[in-house]
This record gives sequence, structure tokens and C-alpha cells, in this order.
Amino acid sequence: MAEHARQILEGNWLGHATRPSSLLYPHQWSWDSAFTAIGYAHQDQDRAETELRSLFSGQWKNGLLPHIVFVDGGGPYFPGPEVWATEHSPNAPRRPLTSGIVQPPVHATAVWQVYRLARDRPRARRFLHDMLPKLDAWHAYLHRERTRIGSALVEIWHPWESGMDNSPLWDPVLARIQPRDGTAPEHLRTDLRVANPAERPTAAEYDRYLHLVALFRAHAYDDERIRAATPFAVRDVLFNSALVQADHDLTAIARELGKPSTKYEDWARATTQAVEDELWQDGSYADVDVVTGEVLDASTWSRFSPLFAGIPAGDRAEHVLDQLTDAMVEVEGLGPAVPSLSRKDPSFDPALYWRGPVWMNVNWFIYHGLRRYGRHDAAASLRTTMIELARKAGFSEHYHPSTGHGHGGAEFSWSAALVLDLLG
Ligand code: 9YW
Repeated sequence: MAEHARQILEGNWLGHATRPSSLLYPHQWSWDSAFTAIGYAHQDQDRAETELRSLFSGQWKNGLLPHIVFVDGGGPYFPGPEVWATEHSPNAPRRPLTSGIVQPPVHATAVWQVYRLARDRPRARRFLHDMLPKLDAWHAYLHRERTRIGSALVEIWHPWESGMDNSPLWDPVLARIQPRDGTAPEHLRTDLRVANPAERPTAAEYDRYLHLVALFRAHAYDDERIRAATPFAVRDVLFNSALVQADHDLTAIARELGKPSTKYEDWARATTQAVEDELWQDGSYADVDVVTGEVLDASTWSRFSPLFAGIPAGDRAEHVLDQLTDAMVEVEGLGPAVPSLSRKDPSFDPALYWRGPVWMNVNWFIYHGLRRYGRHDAAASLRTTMIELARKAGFSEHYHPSTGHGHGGAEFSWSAALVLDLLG
């Protein structure tokens, strides 16, 4: 199993970075790289460090860590660098070329894991030392530019920033957008040529994704202008939960190096409090649409992501753990798993991307959440299902929640890396 996972990562290795999947995602993606490094950490310190260093080579002067770092010769992808046109921003690097938006901040968590598991300790310490200022700038960007007066919660400005593009969470927000400026004509969409179109976001969704990119480009990626103009601004449970955990990990990194950590502790505390005060709505965690103030209440897995960061306590934690047990599905012959969307949700579709399939990263977050709250038996069952899914269906991008069949991109890096992490 571990050997097979290593082969998948080897096949996706581009010499300095790992692509998520050969045809569908042939460049370096931000949170994919963090997950991939978490897997490499058990096997290969050099790879793990190189993965994260190369991702951060695309970091912007203002601290923004872009969601795609384009790799020369990586392969066709839409929207490519010419669409992002990040040269409009004084903050973007000239090289490497990047996108101009972010993804969930799991990088400090990855750096800390790479450091903890490393065999060559002096080298690991140099790595940690080099990564601290980069992580500091990345988190400072989020806490500074992605918040508004009155809330410590960070905002996402694009469905791609959530890591869960076509989640039904965004339906009501996207419905308000009339795409005019940018669109995604089907002949340009490389994803439709290399994946099953029935398992991909729709034309209506892609047109809105591109409309938002055109807006950011027109505002020269200036955060202040985008904050005022974007029709998509969401305080997302997963993004903020990932940030709380990453701020805890950044605290640990700073302490390990004997550097000041108070700023990171304060960030973690403030965001935790804001998740509790602002995102707990009618007995469940839910995203909030900043533009309308509405609660986005689709029953996605990300309602449970605060467990990963140890956010809920007491009765609230018990309540969320009960909801989680309720949301689990039984993958035929394998065991329980958490689907990306509850079966009871009207938008549920077992093969459609973030609208129902089982994802490895989702279950990895939940696995760690369960352990954190002492639910070791439930965590062990989830771990078994994930390993058996990979054995049965390979390292797919996602899996059918009843049959366990693989869907989406094949030979998917984070599926391989996170199984390596579970194998230990
Ligand atoms: C795409 C690369 C990325 C992931 C995201 C996933 C998808 C990009 O693929 O988004 O076409 O937009 O939703 O989580 O990082 O694997």
C-alpha cells in the first residue's frame, strides 16, 4: 500500500514540486502541496521540505500565498497565467507565475509535521527557521487583508479559495452574480477534456468563477479595492478552522525556535472566539455571506471542521460529534466515511465533486478531529475505510459514498500522501 502511494507521488513529481494529478491539475496547488508534504514527511525529508519551499517561492510581497504556482512545461490548464495576469499587481512575483487567490491555510500545520518527523535534525531546524518568516507573512496577510472591522474572521472571495469549488454552500452567493466580464467558454476548459464533464462544475459555475477572476484582475489584485467590490465574500467555517489550527502550529514553531509567539496565540484565540460567536447558528456551524448577512446552511462536511482545530468545548462539542456520527455513510463492505455533503441535502449527488463524494482530505481532517476529542474507536474505523478505499479503488480524487468507486482525477497526490500519513 505504502509502496503504491509512493509510486503515485513519484509519478506526479515535477522535479521541485508535486502536481495534484497528471492531466487535470498539472501545476502546483497550494493546499495540495501542504497535504503532499505531510505524506512525504514520513518517508523523505528532502522532498517534503522542497515541496513547501517551492510553493512559497510563489509567495507575494504582501504575504499572499497563491493557490496555483505555475510550473514551466507543466501542461495545459485553464485558467492559465494569461488569464490571471498577475503582473497587474505590484505584489506578485515576476517568476514563478501564479494565480491571484488563496486556498485554506494548512501550511504551518504541514511545516510543523515535516519538522517533527525529520531525521536530519540540524537540517530540519534550518528549514523551520527559513519557513517562520514566510508563514508569518502569510498569516499576517490573512488576518490583515481578509478581515473587516468588527470581525476577526477571515473571508474568502472566490469558491476556489474554499478548496471546495462547487459546494452547494456557494449556490445562493453565485446566483446573485450575473457574469459579464469574464466567462469560461467550453472550448477553453481543459478539465472537460480530461475528466468526465458530469463530474465537474457546470458552465454556469465556471462563468461565475471567471467573472470573479476578471474583477480581481481589473482591481489589480488590490485587497482594499476587492474587499469593497467583491460580490463573493464569505466567512467560511473550514477556512477559519484551518487557520486556527495553523496559528496554533505557528505558535509551536515560534516557541521551538525561541522566537516571540504571542501574536500567533492572540490570532488563534481571537479567531476561535469569532468562530464560536459568529459561525454557530441554530445548533450547527455554518458559513456567513458577508454581503447579505445570510447564513449559508447547506449540510456540508465542513460543519465538522472546527473539531480539527479543537474549537468547540463542552456540550457544543458533544452536539457536533453527534451530528458527525449522524452524517457518516457506510461505504459498501468497507466501513464508515464522511461524505462531502449529507445524503439528506437536496443537492446531494454521489459522483459530483464537492456535492456528495467521499474525499481523503475531508476524512483526514475528521480523523484528526475525532482523535482530538478522544473518539479513538470512531477515528480508527475512519482510518480503516480510507485505507481500504485506496486499496480497492486506487488513489482517486474522490469516491462514490456507497460503492466506493473512484471518481474524478486518477492517481491523485493528496489521496496518496494522506494515506501515507495514516499508515504512519
Ligand atoms: C479546480 C487541485 C484542486 C484542489 C481543490 C479542488 C480543485 C481546482 O482541484 O480545484 O479546478 O479548480 O476543488 O480543492 O486544490 O487538486
